Amino acid sequence: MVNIMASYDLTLINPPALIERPPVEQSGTLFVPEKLRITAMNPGILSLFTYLKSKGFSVNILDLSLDTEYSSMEKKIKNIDSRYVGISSTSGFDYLESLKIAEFTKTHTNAQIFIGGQHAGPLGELVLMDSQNIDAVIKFEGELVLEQILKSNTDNKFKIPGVVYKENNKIITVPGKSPKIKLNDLPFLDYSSYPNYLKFVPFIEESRGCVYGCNFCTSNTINHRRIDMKSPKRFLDETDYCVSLFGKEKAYAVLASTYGVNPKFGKEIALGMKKFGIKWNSEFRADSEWEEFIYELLDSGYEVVNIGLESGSPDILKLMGKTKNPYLYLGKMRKLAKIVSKSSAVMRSNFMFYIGETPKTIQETIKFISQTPEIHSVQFSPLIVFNNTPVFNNFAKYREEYGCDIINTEYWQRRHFYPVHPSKYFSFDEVATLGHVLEKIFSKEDAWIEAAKSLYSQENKEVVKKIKETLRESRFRRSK
Ligand code: B12
Ligand code: SF4
Repeated sequence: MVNIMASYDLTLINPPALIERPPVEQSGTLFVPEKLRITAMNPGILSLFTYLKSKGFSVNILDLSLDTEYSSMEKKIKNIDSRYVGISSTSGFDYLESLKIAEFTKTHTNAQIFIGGQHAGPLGELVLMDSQNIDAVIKFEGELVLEQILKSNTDNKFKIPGVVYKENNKIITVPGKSPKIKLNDLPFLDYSSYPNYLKFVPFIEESRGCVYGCNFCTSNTINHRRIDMKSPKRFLDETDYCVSLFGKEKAYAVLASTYGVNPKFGKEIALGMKKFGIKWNSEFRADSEWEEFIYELLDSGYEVVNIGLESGSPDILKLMGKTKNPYLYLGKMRKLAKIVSKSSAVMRSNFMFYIGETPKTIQETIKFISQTPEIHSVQFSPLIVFNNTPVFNNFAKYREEYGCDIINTEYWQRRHFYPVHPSKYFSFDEVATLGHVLEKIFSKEDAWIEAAKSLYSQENKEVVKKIKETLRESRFRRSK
């Protein structure tokens, strides 16, 4: 039963990550060092907040991302006075913490509780099996679905495509995909309503979703392998507004799975960004049509060229589903790095140790990096397998073929994602160590730090110091 006397229609909660620490050392995509809290706003929540507020609903945001203990979170949750509570689980690292938030909310309030986000959404039914406290899971994008739920006065409010809910203790998944909002129709993000907004890196969305289908990635599950882009005018007007709030000293992060999928838009945006006189960054693929906008980009305040290259091995790139033409792909990366090295921007490339790695494939990656000295900063991650991705669904076949394995302990089962021993040749621990070593060898310190801090709060000297230590310190315990 919904509490109709509540002060708010909805409270949206951003959970902290990793209050329950993993039993492995930090590494690559497990790069959430104990010393470094994730100091970033949750743009998904902000988008939902902005849209629902524009439709006349009373909504507030509770950001618990900097809490380090369940007890302090519980105290804050006790004060919630809303009809509904929505929790955003971005990654497996905040999933257990999100379930705990649901538990506290159920104990202390009368709100109905739902959950969404890039991790919890695709888990669907599993979330309702994990938690008795959650009433519904929103599998895909949330704006239009939440609007429908908040508007509804009937018991049927969860019967919307892409929603999973409980009825008489039975879990029901409404088939189909929920409606997707057009980014051009969204109002400008209401940044100043985000708690302590000036503490965070300003995020501006360029596009949402991805049309590529890399086998390890979840982007195509939540956005159903579609992409929606803002028009350059809409994007630049929003940036103008954002700069009026955050000022010119901040570096801005432009959110896109791959920037400039429409290269004409990519060029127009780059030309427009120059006029703001700010620093900014984003990500794009090595094989996108960056030739169409790269010079304008490098002349626009763009400070970190961030490429998810993933491997220097043609065989591994094919196995990942990253590209069908690895030679073209790697050739474009070399060309890009050469161009970037003539500018003041940092050239960062991210790598992954994937299923099927052999001594030869790792040698190919190392060779690629050493023959491309224009890359200033490398980051290595062992593969983490997310639920329902092609690599997850085909794992039995891969195990037989390559001798890979998932680390299937209770901790990872509860979070629903798994670190991987990549092949019969290499264990998780070996590639995690190797990744750290390669980062140290092939990254220039300043460039690595510049790249690592681009999504986190930058003016905080403590954060920068901790990022620095993450590169330079030995991250694994030393033998006595
Ligand atoms: C910005 C970003 C961040 C930011 C902000 C994270 C945040 N809290 O949102 C920062 C830098 C903090 C971050 C950190 C991490 N991230 Co990140 N991040 C992204 C990125 C690039 C963009 C996401 C985004 O904001 N999009 C725009 C918003 C509007 O979309 P959205 O978040 O999907 O929100 C919509 C829906 O999901 C839904 N929704 C979201 N919340 C809720 C809540 C409710 C109640 C409802 C109903 C709906 C709903 O509605 C929203 C609007 O439609 C994505 C990749 C991508 N291109 O999407 C990766 C991504 C989400 N991150 C990822 C990862 C792995 C991480 C890290 C582990 C990285 C690391 N090694 O440190 C950490 C973990 C953070 C954590 N809290 O656990 C993975 C998640 C994979 C997974 N399934 O687990 C992604 C998908 C990248 C990838 N392909 O690997 N990340
Ligand atoms: S890894 Fe990047 S390019 Fe590949 S599907 Fe995911 S977001 Fe798209």
